[in-house]
Amino acid sequence: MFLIWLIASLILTPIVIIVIGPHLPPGHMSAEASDQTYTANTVLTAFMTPILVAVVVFFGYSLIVFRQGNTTDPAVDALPIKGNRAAQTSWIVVTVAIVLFLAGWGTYRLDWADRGAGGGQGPTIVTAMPPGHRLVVQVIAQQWSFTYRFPQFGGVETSSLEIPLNHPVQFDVTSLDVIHSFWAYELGVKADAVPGTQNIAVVTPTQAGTFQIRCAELCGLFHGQMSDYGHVVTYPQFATWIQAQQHLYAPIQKYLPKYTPIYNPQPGGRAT
Ligand SMILES: [Cu+2]
Repeated sequence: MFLIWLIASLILTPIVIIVIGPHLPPGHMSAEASDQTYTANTVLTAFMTPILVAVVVFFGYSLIVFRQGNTTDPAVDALPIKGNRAAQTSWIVVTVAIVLFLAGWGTYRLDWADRGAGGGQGPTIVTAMPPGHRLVVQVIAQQWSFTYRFPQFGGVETSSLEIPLNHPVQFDVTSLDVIHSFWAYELGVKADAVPGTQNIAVVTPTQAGTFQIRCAELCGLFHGQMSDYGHVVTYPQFATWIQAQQHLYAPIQKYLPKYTPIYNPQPGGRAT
């Protein structure tokens, strides 16, 4: 059993890393998403492979070798195994080693090799993105839609989202009512939208195209409808789009509250 497991693991683990790894979610639409695909999900799946192989080999081996065969006798259990020192020790040592290594790996990736999008845990984030010029997009969640406010473009608020390719983007995520979660799946971003709180996530899109936006926190009756598509476009296309949005929403701009990092929810309106 051990030999079958060892050989199967040695063959399958590299296949999983090389063949399946690049296709794992969230994909490659941003630098941060690629990093999650390779250094988190591929590593975890690679570790999982020998464990899965062990379960399958044990199951298959038992099915074939311990088969009772054609008999009319009632099935008889084998003697229970008790106090197998080697099995107990190796189980504890191997599982503890795997868990501790992955905890260490996760901490290292987060704190020293920090390439995360920032999980939206607050206004200060862990990221390797240089502090230079970022496009700030305020994501405002409410039951049951997201709107987007651009403080660098006169505070215009849009109902759709376009962001420029190869340009650092900073999502400032907040909510007007209950807790939502801004999940831009292919960008590798998921940040909680909490009223009275500014949660930041950053991303550099590396591929043009469409990405999904979903609310990832049960937020009421139409939570399931709280989804949308965003677009990564070239910078000139973005410039044209944002200009058109400013023009489109100019008549209602005066009714919007002043741009602030958070808005205090008020019944019947959005007071700052
Ligand atoms: Cu929601």
